[in-house]
Amino acid sequence: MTTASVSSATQSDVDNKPLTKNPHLTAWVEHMARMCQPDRVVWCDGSEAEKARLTEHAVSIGSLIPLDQAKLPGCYLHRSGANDVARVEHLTFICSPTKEDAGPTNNWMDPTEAYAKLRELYNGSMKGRTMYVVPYVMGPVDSPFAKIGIEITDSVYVALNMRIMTRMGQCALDRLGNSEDFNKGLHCTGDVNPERRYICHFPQDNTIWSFGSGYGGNALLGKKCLALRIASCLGRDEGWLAEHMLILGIESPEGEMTYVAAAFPSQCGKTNFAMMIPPKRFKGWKITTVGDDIAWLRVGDDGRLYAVNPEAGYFGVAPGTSYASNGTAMRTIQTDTLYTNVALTPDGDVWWEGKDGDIPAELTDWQGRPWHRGSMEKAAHPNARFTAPMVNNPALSKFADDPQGVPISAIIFGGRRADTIPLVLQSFNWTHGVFFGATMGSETTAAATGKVGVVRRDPFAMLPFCGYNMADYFRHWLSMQAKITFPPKIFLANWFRKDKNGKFLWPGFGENMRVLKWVVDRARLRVGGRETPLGWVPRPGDLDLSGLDLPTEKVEEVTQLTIEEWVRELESVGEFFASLGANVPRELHMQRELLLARLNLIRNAGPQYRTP
Ligand code: GTP
Ligand code: SPV
Ligand code: MN
Repeated sequence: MTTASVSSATQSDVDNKPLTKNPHLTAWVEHMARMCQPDRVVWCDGSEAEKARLTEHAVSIGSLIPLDQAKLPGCYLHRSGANDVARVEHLTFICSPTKEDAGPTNNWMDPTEAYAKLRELYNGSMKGRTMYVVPYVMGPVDSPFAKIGIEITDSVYVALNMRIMTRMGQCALDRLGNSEDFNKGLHCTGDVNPERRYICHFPQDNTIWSFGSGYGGNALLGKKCLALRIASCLGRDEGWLAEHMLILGIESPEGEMTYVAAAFPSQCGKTNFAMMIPPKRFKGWKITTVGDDIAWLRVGDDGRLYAVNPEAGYFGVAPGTSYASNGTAMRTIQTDTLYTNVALTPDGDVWWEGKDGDIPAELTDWQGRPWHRGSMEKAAHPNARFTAPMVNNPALSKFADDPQGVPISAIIFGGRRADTIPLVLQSFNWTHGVFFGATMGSETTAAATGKVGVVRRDPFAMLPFCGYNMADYFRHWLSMQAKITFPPKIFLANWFRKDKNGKFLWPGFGENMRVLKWVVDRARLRVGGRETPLGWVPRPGDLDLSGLDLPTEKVEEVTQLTIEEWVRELESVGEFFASLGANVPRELHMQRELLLARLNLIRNAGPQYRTP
């Protein structure tokens, strides 16, 4: 608010005038400021000078710790607090007009009640603090599909993260003009008390109210809150799809480009797949990244499905990231990167479990405590993250900023499954592919609070991110077929199948190129496969495994379809559908019954037909 006091502001953090005359925007900001009562209001313009100012301020209040600037220029460490390290699904609410709109997979709160409850928390909550007004664009600024959001936040860390993750500042205000079509996001860190933490979405008002967390998807409102939960509702209404998907380009040695989108749940390999470096055997093949977490998909005038990455940066999982597993990510995070909840070395470098090289003897752990090699505790939090601008990515697609996006030839659904799901399986058609997406299962990970390693249904990797009734979302996916003249081919994949000793059967990472190659060749109708009752699988020889040191038995085990496992799987899918209520599209029930009936035919045919 222009009238706010500047008396206690440091030089690096002073209030300024609104950077827009948009009456809807200025009125809303004033309204929110009256409620939250910050000492000052800072409108962010996205400039370099502002970045320097905010960074200096963040360092002065201890929110950012400078790293070795010679080794990691522009890089800082942030510690988010021990009880605030992941998304909180049980505290995330879809506050649509009716409970039915939110559906059985979402927490619902009556919008009137939610506004009232949170208003009490916001009242005076920014006293002594700065209110940052962060205008941003999701999607390339001049894309017809871009959406504008304004995030009000009391966290300088959030403002600096939003600057990396989105097109932030004046460009958003210029694009908005005097329109009232913007997402109203209000974020207050509060006292970071999980008892007073709410992440509330009001799709009917294009509004997000987030209180009590400063971490990732709870606080960077452009990401999961706007680009998935709210956007999924916009997609339903406007005829497009907002998905938890990476987007990659794969270029053959001859220069042929194919684009693939893939939905894997949180911490299940999207960033790694989107930045994959193909093994030696695939000399001349190149993977380029369009996006690593979110895709907005629309049907183009030519009847193909086009994908845009709404983000401008990566909020990626640090543990496990190394030059060996993801060299592209390592090269991306050497400059201008914010690290959250990683460990600190005595000489100002960062460390996490799975990083290359020797384990350091002494570290400061993610909570700021001394850590010694051999300690039973993790030095970095399992959900420690890096925030890095996509322009740092040496494998960034030249179409990452293309306003129209890239045409998608194949969609892959994948989860973290120790059994049942084979390395790769192709659906027979769109409806069967939607069934794949709708019935995905995956083990839970550290990306959300709660138990890790429990298999749950995570349809389309969107269980925590679908902003409306899941059954209606399935129906929306089915209905897209009518609009897509050239639908992408749909596949199921699983990099995480384990042997009897609990070891991964498949080497994964760069070697996933072998699966991707089959996917692309199938999408282009130029490689064989075998029809099974459950879908198409590669025949022996169809997957290029040359140069891969993997015993034939392991290849067989990882690609195997087992009747008993699949009967169990389809029964569990039946229970899942039942839990979603009467609204589940009939087409999906029929898919399940057909698959089960085919399996039973084989089962009854005799023991010689063990493999479907
Ligand atoms: P979010 O950012 O949470 O949405 O995660 P993500 O889907 O981008 O997952 P990411 O690529 O960051 O990978 C998460 C974890 O899975 C890391 O610990 C990786 O090392 C591991 N991982 C990724 N790909 C593979 C793979 O092919 N095989 C195995 N075994 N692990 C993998
Ligand atoms: C995820 O959990 O899927 C993420 C990280 O990508 S967060 O931004 O915290 O949602
Ligand atoms: Mn994600």
